[in-house]
Amino acid sequence: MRVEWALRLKGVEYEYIEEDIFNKTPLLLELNPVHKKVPVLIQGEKVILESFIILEYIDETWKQYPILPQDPYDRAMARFWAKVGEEKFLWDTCMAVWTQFEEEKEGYLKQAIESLQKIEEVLIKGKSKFFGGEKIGYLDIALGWISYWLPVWEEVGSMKIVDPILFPSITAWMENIRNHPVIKDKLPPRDKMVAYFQGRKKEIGASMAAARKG
Ligand SMILES: N[C@@H](CCC(=O)N[C@@H](CS)C(=O)NCC(=O)O)C(=O)O
Repeated sequence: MRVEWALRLKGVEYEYIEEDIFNKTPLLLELNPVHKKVPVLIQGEKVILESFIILEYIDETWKQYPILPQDPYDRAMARFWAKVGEEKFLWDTCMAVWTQFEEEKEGYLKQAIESLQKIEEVLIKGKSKFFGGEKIGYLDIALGWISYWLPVWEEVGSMKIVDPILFPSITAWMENIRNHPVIKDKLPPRDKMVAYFQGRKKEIGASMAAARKG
């Protein structure tokens, strides 16, 4: 989704090829032999991997509608918070959904809420509609999952992270992201997502518990 959002923001034409991640095509395994994951951007002979790296490549290749900030310090900060979102906040959130142990879940939720408080502060300091200012930028794309995927995970995990009273700025931002013309009609159907993640929770939760028993 990140890659599609960026290409659409820049008005770059592309072809989308759906990949079944439970039955990967030989093409995916050939193009991304290291991680065997989507997204993969193919431009002529070039193959670009990893969503954040693809976003940077897109921004440097198609100059219209820049998504990374122009100022070097602002760029560094956007990359820093994207990494926090991915490596800390996303991780804690997923673990809270998956774990079958209530005490562990509480620990992950506490950490997730602490990270989100920091992310909320960034938004408050910026005093604008998006992390990227009045327009969607790199950090909005990187954290975009919070606007639509996270509420699904909250439902599947019977938990609440984005309390609108605690996180008024993030709550407003989520609405802005979901209603953005480039994003609005590129969101997967919610009911299918709930069913999919309920299945994943069962599988992953059980294998995590089994690994613990070892
Ligand atoms: N760090 C990678 C993560 C990509 C990723 O996890 N992709 C998932 C789908 S959203 C995938 O291909 N999963 C297949 C698998 O885990 O085998 C990125 O940002 O591009």
